[in-house]
Amino acid sequence: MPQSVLADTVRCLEAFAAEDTPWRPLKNALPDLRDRVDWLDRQIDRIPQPLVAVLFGGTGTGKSTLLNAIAGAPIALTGEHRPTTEEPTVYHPPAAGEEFGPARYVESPVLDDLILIDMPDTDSVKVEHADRVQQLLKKADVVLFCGTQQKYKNEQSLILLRPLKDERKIVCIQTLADQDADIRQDWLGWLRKENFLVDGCFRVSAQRALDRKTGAGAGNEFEFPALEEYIREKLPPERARIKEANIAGALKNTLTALERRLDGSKKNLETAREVIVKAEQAVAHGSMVHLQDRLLNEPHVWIGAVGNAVSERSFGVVGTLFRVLHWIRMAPSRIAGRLSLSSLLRTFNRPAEEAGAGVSVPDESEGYLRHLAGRFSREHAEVNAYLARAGFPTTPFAEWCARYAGELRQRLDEALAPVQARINRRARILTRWILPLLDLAWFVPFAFTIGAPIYQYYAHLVLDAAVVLPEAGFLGRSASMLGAILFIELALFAWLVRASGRGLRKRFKRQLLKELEAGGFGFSAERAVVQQALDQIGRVDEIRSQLSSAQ
Ligand SMILES: Nc1nc2c(ncn2[C@@H]2O[C@H](COP(=O)(O)OP(=O)(O)OP(=O)(O)O)[C@@H](O)[C@H]2O)c(=O)[nH]1
Ligand SMILES: [Mg+2]
Repeated sequence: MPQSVLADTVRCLEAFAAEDTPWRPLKNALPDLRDRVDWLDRQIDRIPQPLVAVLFGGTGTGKSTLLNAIAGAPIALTGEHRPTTEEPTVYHPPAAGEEFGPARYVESPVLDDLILIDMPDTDSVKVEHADRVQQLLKKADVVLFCGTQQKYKNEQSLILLRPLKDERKIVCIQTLADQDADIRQDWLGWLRKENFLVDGCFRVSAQRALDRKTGAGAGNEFEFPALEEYIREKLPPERARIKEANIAGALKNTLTALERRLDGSKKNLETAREVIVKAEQAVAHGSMVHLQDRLLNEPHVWIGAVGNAVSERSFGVVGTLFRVLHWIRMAPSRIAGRLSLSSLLRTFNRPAEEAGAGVSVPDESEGYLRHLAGRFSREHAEVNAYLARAGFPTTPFAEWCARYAGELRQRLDEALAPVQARINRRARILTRWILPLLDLAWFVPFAFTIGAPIYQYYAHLVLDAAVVLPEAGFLGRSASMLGAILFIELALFAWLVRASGRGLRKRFKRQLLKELEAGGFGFSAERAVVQQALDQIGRVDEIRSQLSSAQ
């Protein structure tokens, strides 16, 4: 797999691991994931460095003898007593910068681009040996798994190797070939059953090879020459390919482990999301019913609001009469307190000076809205139960009530804003167009009443025409007709204001319903964290499919 794809995938995982989450299954997985991502990062940086091959196996499987045979000198301690190797021997090319902790470091005159480490055993009474092996395996690229006829299906070795499946190249070496029968087929079959991919298998007599090299004797070395050639000549040029394959395997294992940890919770997350959607609907519906009782079933609130906006802009005779009428109509409400327009509005909204005229948004709402939130304790408890089951921290009811109040206030404001604008627009239309028309409508008969006698008088002066004096009672009748006209106009105007108020009430109701039913009301934070967790599962899937498609 190309190095760039590996680096990209590690970067994606790094960004994923850096995010904080309240979701417990992921939160618990993050420390391990971060360690793993750091390790993967280092592995990518290590690609240009020499390959690290480790001699791995149970005690007495001839690991140290094999290292000596390759080195051609007794650089590692071998012996009859079990276990023999207490500290690793690192056989390395000159100036290889790797650090493997406390170990015997021996510079090789012949090894190029390869570090060979003789490790302690995996299965002796000294359990610290297995710990040391585990540490060294983290830095290994190739595992040279040594086994003898007596010790090849070694469970303790497998315990150390299992987590590294597909993350290390594994080569099997049957040692002590001069003594033992060939067990390779059985050994490889067993490893295959354990789902290990083995890249090669050699049967060698390291002792005889060492004897030859040190001049102590000669004999059948079995496949030692082929193994030596493989280690010295074939592995080093494959360095980058081996390391990349290991990193790809490690990435796959990391993603599989993460998916396994998260997938188990997916069902709970989906159920929690459904419960939240239902609770949101219930809360929106309940809030709407209540608000309808309080705010929307009071048409005079809206009529009064339009009336306020209109009377502020009123002019002319009808306008002034309306203003006086409106002031008188509103006076008892202002004095009476709770049932008054302003006090009712104050229940819901913020200070009047902030909102201006019309349906102002006065203060002291938090207490009332929190009180309203108290009705939804059942929904809150249900959502909390499902959130807890899905692995989220839960919100105390008091805290939720405060959040609900804030959200409801915001929705009310959002629903009010367009209605408020409409109130002002209506008031402008009523005062700019209707009022002048109404004033014109009373002015024409008024002008006629006043104009007729004046006309008669001038006609008499200029044309010498006979003066036709108005009949007795003309002015009285005219005045009462004018009064009637003004009364009808005022009534008509007041009716228009009322109709506007009622219409706007309906509009606000529709707007508020839209706001509340838009979703995410009441449990938006809960909905967001559940969605975030589901998205995170989706992102792990995405990273995995990117990796698979690059293979
Ligand atoms: N006949 C024969 N004996 C061998 C061969 N390789 C190793 N031995 C012997 O097997 C014994 C154990 O060898 P070591 O190399 O110490 O084994 P090890 O795996 O390093 O053991 P620990 O260090 O305890 O993990 C020694 O007595 C070696 O002489 C071989 O190829 N043929
Ligand atoms: Mg040893």
